[in-house]
Amino acid sequence: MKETQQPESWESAVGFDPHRVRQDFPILKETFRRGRQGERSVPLVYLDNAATTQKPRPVIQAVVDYYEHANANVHRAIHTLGDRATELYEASRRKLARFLGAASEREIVFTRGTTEAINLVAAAWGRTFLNPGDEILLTEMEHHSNLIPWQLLAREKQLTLRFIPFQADGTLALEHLDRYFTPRTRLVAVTHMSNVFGTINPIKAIVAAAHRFDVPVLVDGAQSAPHMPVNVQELDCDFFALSGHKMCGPTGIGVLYAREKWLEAMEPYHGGGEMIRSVWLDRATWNDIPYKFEAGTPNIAGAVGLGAAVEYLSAIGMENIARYERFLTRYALERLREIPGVRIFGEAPERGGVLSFYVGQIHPHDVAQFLDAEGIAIRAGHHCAQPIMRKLGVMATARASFYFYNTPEEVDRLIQSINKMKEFFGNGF
Ligand code: C6P
Repeated sequence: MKETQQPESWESAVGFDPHRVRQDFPILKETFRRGRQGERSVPLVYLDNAATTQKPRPVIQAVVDYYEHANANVHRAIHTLGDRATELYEASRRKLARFLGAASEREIVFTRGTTEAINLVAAAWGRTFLNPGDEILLTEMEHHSNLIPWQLLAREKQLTLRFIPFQADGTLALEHLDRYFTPRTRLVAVTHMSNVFGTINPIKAIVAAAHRFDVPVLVDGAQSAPHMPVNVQELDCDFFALSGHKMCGPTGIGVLYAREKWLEAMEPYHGGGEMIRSVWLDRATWNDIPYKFEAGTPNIAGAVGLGAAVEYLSAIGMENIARYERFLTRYALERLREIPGVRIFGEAPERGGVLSFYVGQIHPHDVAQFLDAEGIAIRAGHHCAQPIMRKLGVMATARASFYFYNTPEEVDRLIQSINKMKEFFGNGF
């Protein structure tokens, strides 16, 4: 077995210590009993961060504090707790606006996550602006969350969906980008970072091309916002969706960033309390943005937790996080490539810490189960991206995905366990 081959100088190149940062995450201390009698204790190695990330103490504490000292409904209660809850909720909106570089907090709509944010745009923007025969330009590497809402809308409105293909290395075929646009193209919706290949797509170039044709762009930021600096004004995108739980925040909370002009012009999404100004039995008028898109009692504690999460990430520094994850990913790729029979899906030069792979002929579910016996959590499956699997000609892949609290030693544990698996499966490998 190889000695640890840690990448040179990563410690000096990143402005934080991942080993120290780990202390903030109580769950990372978990150990599991293994063996017939539970005689073996294995520490958790959490490498399923693209699915969801773990939560640091400041985020957990912010949620506890909210429930212990401020719980009330927002924007309606005329009492002190109502004021506290509203102030915390709106403070989180301001934090998210700052985190994303939005021009105003009016452009930040709280949603349940990326999925709801995209559905909101499909329903509200699509309902307002699309007509039969219009086209939406997607890519072949979208998560189902950035595909199915458009399929539903296409069926309802007789739209055409077009797709930018991905190539063998997991990058989009973006040469001569202009050829994908027709006079009927009305929207581009594209993932910033692929949850299968790890590819980071050149959003600025895609936005620049789309805007030349006067076409707005929605960016699925579920996998990018947690791992790199994002500035929506620099990207110049029209919509940007993210999920709190993939960036140290609670589940059930996310954000849709949308340019003010679109939010003003769009019809509402859900109807109910809070999104209205005046209501009669047969009609109503709408509240200001962003409240027009936040019907019903929102996930207040979730928003507070997400506000704490982006403060936590910003204190470490998104640039530092991105730099460290590049080191870790490069190291993991080098070590994985050393194992004969391992096939890696996605070789993009610009990539994040998502590694999809096959180990010989071993089914990805068996890979994940074997690694789980070693305390290592990875994901196996189609990753909610069945069209990608279909084009690759596989049913599923194994996928390890990193965050800033993972370490080179954990990569070594992954590699050692894959080697052990290889011995276990013998000829099957
Ligand atoms: N991908 C994964 O294991 P939600 O479920 O709404 O928080 O995020 C949906 C989503 C949208 N876009 C991309 C690129 C994503 O990766 C995800 C979530 C997880 O890959 C769960 S399937």
